[in-house]
Amino acid sequence: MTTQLVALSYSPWSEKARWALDHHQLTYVEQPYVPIFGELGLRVRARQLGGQISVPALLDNGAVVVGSWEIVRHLEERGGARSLIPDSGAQEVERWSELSERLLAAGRTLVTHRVSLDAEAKRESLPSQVPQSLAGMLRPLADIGIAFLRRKYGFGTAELGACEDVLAQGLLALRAALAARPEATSPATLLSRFSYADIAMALALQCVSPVDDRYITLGPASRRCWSQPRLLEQFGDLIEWRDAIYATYR
Ligand SMILES: N[C@@H](CCC(=O)N[C@@H](CS)C(=O)NCC(=O)O)C(=O)O
Repeated sequence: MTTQLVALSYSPWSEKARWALDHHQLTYVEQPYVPIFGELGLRVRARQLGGQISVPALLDNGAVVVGSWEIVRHLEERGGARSLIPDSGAQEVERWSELSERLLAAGRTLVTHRVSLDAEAKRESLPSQVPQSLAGMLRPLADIGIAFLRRKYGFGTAELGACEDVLAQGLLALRAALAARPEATSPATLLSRFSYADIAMALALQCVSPVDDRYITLGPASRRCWSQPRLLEQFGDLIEWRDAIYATYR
């Protein structure tokens, strides 16, 4: 049976799994996920009726693997290309993956807030199946989606400043780690060679300044909402690093 990746096209979490699949040169079909409407079907396929469930999810030869880190680990066992989690640095890679998750959780709060204030971004966030002619009329659906995400992932608007701080602290740690690399590889990598640590942190930067459209396509208003101007000003060097990692390894 063909391997399927259930994914949200614009989501950094989904892109982590997609990148790992491509790195291992595995053949798969991407199944677009529609939040809210797609959840019941995903639960049935994953045989998980309770608790939180999200994408990416990988349907692979009878196995259902939910979560970007879990998918990357699953692919290590069946992948053909060079490992993304080298034995010698497995704990370090996991730490970077966890940091990426914390930064993306903070980023989700900031991006959702910006979308909630931007009528055009709300229109862009409607499922692609919604015809353009109805998009204006159905924009309230976007507000329902925003309320759903806030409830599901437990965030509001009170902690916006704290979320920027979480991102800034994490990015300072990334900058320090890259600067401390002894080898002069270009671009620098977090371990002695390219690994999932680089993918995870490259994607954490998606909520500071999104990567080029050829990698993750975003409408102009959504792109605006995924950008955090203050952080971008402070961490432009890391965006350059991320772009170089993409250009070299994606
Ligand atoms: N820890 C999970 C987080 C995944 C996640 O947050 N997914 C979100 C963004 S793509 C999602 O599924 N949103 C739609 C929904 O929850 O319905 C992972 O790494 O895969």
